[in-house]
Amino acid sequence: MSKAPDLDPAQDAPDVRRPKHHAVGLPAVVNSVRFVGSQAGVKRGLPLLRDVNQTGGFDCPGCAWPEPGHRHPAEFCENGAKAVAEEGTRLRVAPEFFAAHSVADLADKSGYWLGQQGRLTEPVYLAEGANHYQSIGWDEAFALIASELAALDRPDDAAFYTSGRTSNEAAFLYQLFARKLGTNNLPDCSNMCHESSGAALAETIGIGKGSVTLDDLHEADLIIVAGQNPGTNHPRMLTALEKAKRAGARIATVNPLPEAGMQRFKNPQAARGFVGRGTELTDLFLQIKVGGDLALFSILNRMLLRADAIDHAFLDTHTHGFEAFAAHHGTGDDAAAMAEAVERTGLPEADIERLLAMVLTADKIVVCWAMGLTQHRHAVPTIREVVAFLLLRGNIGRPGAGVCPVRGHSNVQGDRTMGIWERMPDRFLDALGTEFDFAPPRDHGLDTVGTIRAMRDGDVKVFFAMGGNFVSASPDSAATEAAMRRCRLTVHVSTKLNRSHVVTGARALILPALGRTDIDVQGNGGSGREQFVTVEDSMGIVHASRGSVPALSPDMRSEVAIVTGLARAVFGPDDTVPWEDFAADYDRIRDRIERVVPGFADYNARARVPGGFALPHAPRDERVFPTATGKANFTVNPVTSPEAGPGRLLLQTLRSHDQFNTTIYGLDDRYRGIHDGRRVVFVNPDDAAELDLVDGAYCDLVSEWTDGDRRAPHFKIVHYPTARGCAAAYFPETNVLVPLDSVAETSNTPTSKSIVVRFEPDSGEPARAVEP
Ligand SMILES: Nc1nc2c(c(=O)[nH]1)N[C@H]1C(S)=C(S)[C@@H](COP(=O)(O)OP(=O)(O)OC[C@H]3O[C@@H](n4cnc5c(=O)[nH]c(N)nc54)[C@H](O)[C@@H]3O)O[C@H]1N2
Ligand SMILES: Nc1nc2c(c(=O)[nH]1)N[C@H]1C(S)=C(S)[C@@H](COP(=O)(O)OP(=O)(O)OC[C@H]3O[C@@H](n4cnc5c(=O)[nH]c(N)nc54)[C@H](O)[C@@H]3O)O[C@H]1N2
Ligand SMILES: [Mo]
Repeated sequence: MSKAPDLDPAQDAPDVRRPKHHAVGLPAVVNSVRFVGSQAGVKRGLPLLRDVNQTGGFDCPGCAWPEPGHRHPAEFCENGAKAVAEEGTRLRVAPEFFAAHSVADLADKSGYWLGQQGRLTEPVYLAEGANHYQSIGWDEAFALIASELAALDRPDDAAFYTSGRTSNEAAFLYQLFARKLGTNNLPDCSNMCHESSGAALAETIGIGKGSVTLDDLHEADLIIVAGQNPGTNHPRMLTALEKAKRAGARIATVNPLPEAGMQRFKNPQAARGFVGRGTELTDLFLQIKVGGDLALFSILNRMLLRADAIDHAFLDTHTHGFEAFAAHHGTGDDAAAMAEAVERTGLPEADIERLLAMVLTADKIVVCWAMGLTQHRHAVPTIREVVAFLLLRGNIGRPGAGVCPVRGHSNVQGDRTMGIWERMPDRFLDALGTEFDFAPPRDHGLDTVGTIRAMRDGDVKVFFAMGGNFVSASPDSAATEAAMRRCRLTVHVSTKLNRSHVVTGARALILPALGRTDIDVQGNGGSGREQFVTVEDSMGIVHASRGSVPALSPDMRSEVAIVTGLARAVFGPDDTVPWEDFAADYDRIRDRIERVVPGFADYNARARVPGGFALPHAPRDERVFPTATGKANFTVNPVTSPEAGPGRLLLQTLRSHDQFNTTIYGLDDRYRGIHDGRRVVFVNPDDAAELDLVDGAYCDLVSEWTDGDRRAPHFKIVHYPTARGCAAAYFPETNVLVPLDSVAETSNTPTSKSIVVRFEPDSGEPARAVEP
């Protein structure tokens, strides 16, 4: 085994133990408290844990899972506690830090190390040709951005990225700012995340959001969880699944990996969770091949049609396109087509029959999914077929049934509602233009992949990010980093240091923002009133979020204050939008949102109601489908799935238990038995035997694409019970392997869950060598 030099522990030497078969319970509680205490200390840690997800407190920055009406005094999970601790830390990146570390030096550090340095506390600037960031005043920073924007040939030479932590208020002002400037270039993390869900749902049911509430989950007879790992990424969902289970629901899990959280759950909020065996969640585990879900749902639909086990009344009244759909699926007698579809799932036929039997005996069905379905070339057809599956038996728009795309970032859904999208519909742009008396641009803007291409081609010259970690989260790390370096100016509004701050344009700015946990005081030069913001969860509930610890530095600003300060610098003193008023009192922003975005009537009053309010959702509430046809649409989705070819495996890139996207909390993935390292690749022992991949040996992963190979060096091989033909490894380390042009049809989402890879002996190349 060769080992690359100067690697920090994030990059090497994982220790492999036996994977777990249950999730949560006492170890998770201990971990939560320990983690918060070590990062934030007692003084900051206690209010943080007391207030997270409480009605008077702040929304957990961890994920978008909704809070139940009746909240538990500890309404958070282990990973929420990590998210809170990560943001609530006492550590700060002091001004001396940047004097001590050159940008080149920082570019050699892992993302884990960068994040551990503490909160960003003052604006810093990297001048052209300079090696170090240095302090800069806010006004000077805004003036600098304004002059770079003014120097562009066209507004479309700038792009404004958003990560899904941004509040509704900040997001609304941010998109207003970009559109007043004259561009719809508003790429966001959703482009890499649930864009496929939005595209499929908008086309089929008329709204790109999920149609279920927590009560629906609790009432369902059958819950299918496909392509999702809630034990790690939405741990509070397990509580809802447990509740459904106790009320008699059955749960089918569709996943190439046997994820611990879906096996047995020991609820940390209930005494029975501390001791005893916990609740067996999954009744039927379908160990599907990566990318096999379209085939699976296609088979189910075919069988339902053949058995005539469908809701004719619902189909007649509420749907469109059924004849073409039924004709496509034929009589279900085509044995060859059926055999091919079964082959694509990688499942034993008996498992599919078991699932069908569960479907036939369930009156109310919910399908939940996340990245395992959205990040494939055929993600949109897959989700359309899931919708068809639910439509066939009238499982949309009634209690206990519906679609449940489980969102990632805590306000990613709200950001979309507020207009963070490169292709907002005309009715939104009309209302925005009327409210603020300007003509918003109408041409669609660039999404994430489009922005990378445009930066690469020299078309986008100013890149501005409201949160996130663009270079690490995006596909094709080497291409993305090279693209970023071509910009004239890159600006990041951030809470923590990350790789996007050290792979920069000719000039760069880091602007330190308050996060969800920080108390936000505005007006009167900072001594005015405490503000709250609002967020929308995965189920369309909008509610208030108030910070609970004092900001670490008076030089940190709220995202709202940053957008409004910048807007004033860019648009000048005569601009008619009252930017300063908005910053001084967020109620005034909400008044404007109310007039532009449907569903926000009486926003300020309803945001103050404990628990918030639900946005209207016509398919769920009234079985009204605001699609082009006015009905729920069936679609025709020919069965397909990715194929690796001989000697190759399909690599899915996923999250460990100790990370939030590109933020690495720690080096363990406890449930999968990985400790003290992240560079592991999970392979099925039978595939390993065929490919001569020795357990514990090191290898390089090489992805194959039409434009050539991409290499990620030095991964430890772990024999693991994943589906045959598939492999798994963590992102962002593997983003270097995802080709920029390998994207989903329609949604343009990078295919992070199906990369064709071959294995080569460890080359000993340093892992960080992604530099062009
Ligand atoms: N603690 C923590 N919480 C998070 C995040 C985090 O990083 N850490 N990230 C947040 C964000 S932004 C998001 S989008 C969500 C992500 O939540 P998830 O989608 O649960 O995240 P992933 O780790 O990408 O897991 C994908 C799951 O899909 C399975 N899978 C992969 N390919 C396929 C396939 O082809 N078919 C099927 N059926 N399954 C497949 C994988 O084995 C894995 O279990 O979580 C959010 N919450
Ligand atoms: N290979 C592969 N790639 C993926 C995925 C995958 O499954 N596989 N998943 C994709 C998905 S689902 C997503 S959502 C994207 C995520 O992409 P991003 O949202 O861009 O990435 P994050 O890692 O969540 O961003 C973390 C950074 O956000 C900043 N931050 C945190 N909180 C705040 C805040 O409150 N305000 C501000 N201004 N900044 C803040 C911090 O500086 C932190 O370093 O990654 C995608 N990339
Ligand atoms: Mo996401």
